[in-house]
Amino acid sequence: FSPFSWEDPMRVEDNLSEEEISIRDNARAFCQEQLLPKVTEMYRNEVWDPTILPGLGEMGLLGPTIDGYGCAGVNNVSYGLITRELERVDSGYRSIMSVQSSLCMGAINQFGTDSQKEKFLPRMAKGELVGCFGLTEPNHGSDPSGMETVVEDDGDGHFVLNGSKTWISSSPYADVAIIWARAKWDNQVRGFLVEKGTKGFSCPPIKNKLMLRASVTGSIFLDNVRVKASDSFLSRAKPGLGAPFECLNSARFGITWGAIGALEACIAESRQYALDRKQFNKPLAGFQLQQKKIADASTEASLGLLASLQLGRAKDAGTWSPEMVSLVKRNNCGKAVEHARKLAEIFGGNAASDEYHIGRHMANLHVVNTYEGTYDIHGLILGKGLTGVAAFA
Ligand code: TGC
Ligand code: FAD
Repeated sequence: FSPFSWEDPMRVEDNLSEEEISIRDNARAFCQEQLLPKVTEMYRNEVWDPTILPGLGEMGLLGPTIDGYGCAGVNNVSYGLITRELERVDSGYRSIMSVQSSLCMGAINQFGTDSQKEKFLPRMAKGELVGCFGLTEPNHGSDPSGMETVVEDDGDGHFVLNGSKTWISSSPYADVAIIWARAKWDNQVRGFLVEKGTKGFSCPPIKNKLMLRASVTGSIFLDNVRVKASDSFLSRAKPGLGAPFECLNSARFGITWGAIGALEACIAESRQYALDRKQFNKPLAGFQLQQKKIADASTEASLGLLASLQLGRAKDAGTWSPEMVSLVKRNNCGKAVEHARKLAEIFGGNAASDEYHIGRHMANLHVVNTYEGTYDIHGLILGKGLTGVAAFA
C-alpha cells in the first residue's frame, strides 16, 4: 500500500489527467499568492476589488469551458478544479467567477446571437466587462415561476422591461446584466441583456451583509427600461424557465467543487491549529473528541470530492442529469457548512477572530447552501426524480 496523505485521503489526484493537474496548479498558485493575502481585508470592508476579474481573465480562468472568444475551452472537471481553488480562499471569489462564467457568459454563449457573443464574450473573458444574472425577485426566490418582472414588445424593434430583482451577485459593478422577465404577450419567461447606463436601469448595493462579504451583492430595478431587440434579446433560448435553469446547472456544478474547497481550507487550518494549541499540557490534536471532528470533516470532503469528480466526468461524457447536480450540490454544500461549523469548535474563542479563516468560511457556507437552490429545494428536485412525484407546491 502507499502512504496516507491527509491532504488527499482518497487519492483523488490519481484520477486527474496531467492537463487537469496543471490547470489546478496554476489556479491554486494564483489564488494562494494573489487572492489569499488580501481576502481578510476585502471581507472586513465589504468592498469590490476591481483587479480580481482582470486577474482571473489573464490566467484564462473566466468562461473556461467555452470554446472560442478568447476562452480556454477546457473540460468540466477542470472548471470544477478552478472553482475549488477559488473557494478554498473565499466563497465570494468563487461567486464572482461563477456568475461571470456560468451564469452570464454561459447564457450569452448558449442563447445569444453571434453579434452579442462577439460583443461581450471576449471582453468578459478578459475580465474587462463584469456580468450579473438577475433571476431572484423580492417575492420569488425558490419559486421563480411566480416571476413578476415583465417585458412588453413595443412593436418598434424594442422591448420594455419593468420589475425588480434582489440578491444579485456583482450587480452594482456589472456592465451587463442577464434579466429574466415574463413576456406580457404569452406569459413565458425570456432573457435579455441590459447594459449599465441604460435609462431606468439601476443596481444599488445591498450593504452590511453578515456573510459572503468579499462579493458585492445588489438589487436591480427596471423602470420602463427600453432596449433594442437585436442588441438585447437572447433569441436562441426556448421560452420558459428551462433557459435560466440550464445556466444554473453549470454554476451549481461548480459550487459542488467550491464548497469542498472551502471545507478543505477549514480542515487544513483546524488540523494545524489542533497540532499547535496545547491545553492540559497536550496538543488539542491528541484529544479524541477533537480528532473525531477532523476525521468526520475529512471523510465528507473526500466523499464529496469524489462525487463532484464523478459528476464532472459524466458532464464531460454527456451522461449527467440535473438530478445528479442537485444530489451533489445539496450534499456537498450541506456537509461543508455542517463540518465547517464543527471544526470551528476546535478554535475555541479564536473562531470569532478574523485572524483565522474558519469563521469567514463558516459564515459564507451558509449562503452557499442557500443560493442556486436551497438545500431543501435540491432535496425536492431529488425527491421528484426518485419518486416521480413533484412536491414543490
Ligand atoms: P419545472 O416546471 O420543474 O420546470 C420548468 C421548466 O424548466 C425545465 N427545467 C430545467 N431545464 C434544465 N435544467 C434544469 N435543471 C431544469 N429544471 C427544470 C423543465 O423541464 C421545464 O421546461 P419546459 O420546457 O417544460 O417549460 O419548474 P418549477 O417552476 O416547478 O420549479 C421547480 C424548482 C423548485 C426546481 C425550481 O424553481 C428551482 O430550481 N428553484 C430554485 C431557484 C434557484 O436556484 N435560484 C437561483 C438564482 S441564481 C443564484 O442564486 C445565483 S448565486 C450565484 C453566485 O453568487 O454564485
Ligand atoms: P425562500 O425561497 O423564501 O426560501 C426560504 C426557506 O423556505 C428556505 O429554507 C427554502 O428551502 C424553504 N422553502 C421554499 N420553498 C419551499 C418548498 N416548496 N418546500 C419546502 N421548503 C421550501 N439570485 C440570483 O438570481 N442571482 C444572483 O446572482 C444571486 N446571488 C445571491 C447572492 C447572495 C449573497 C444571496 C444570499 C442570494 C443570492 N441569490 C441570487 C438569491 C438566491 O438564489 C436565493 O436567496 C435562493 O434561491 C433562495 O430564495 P429566497 O432567499 O427567496 O428564499
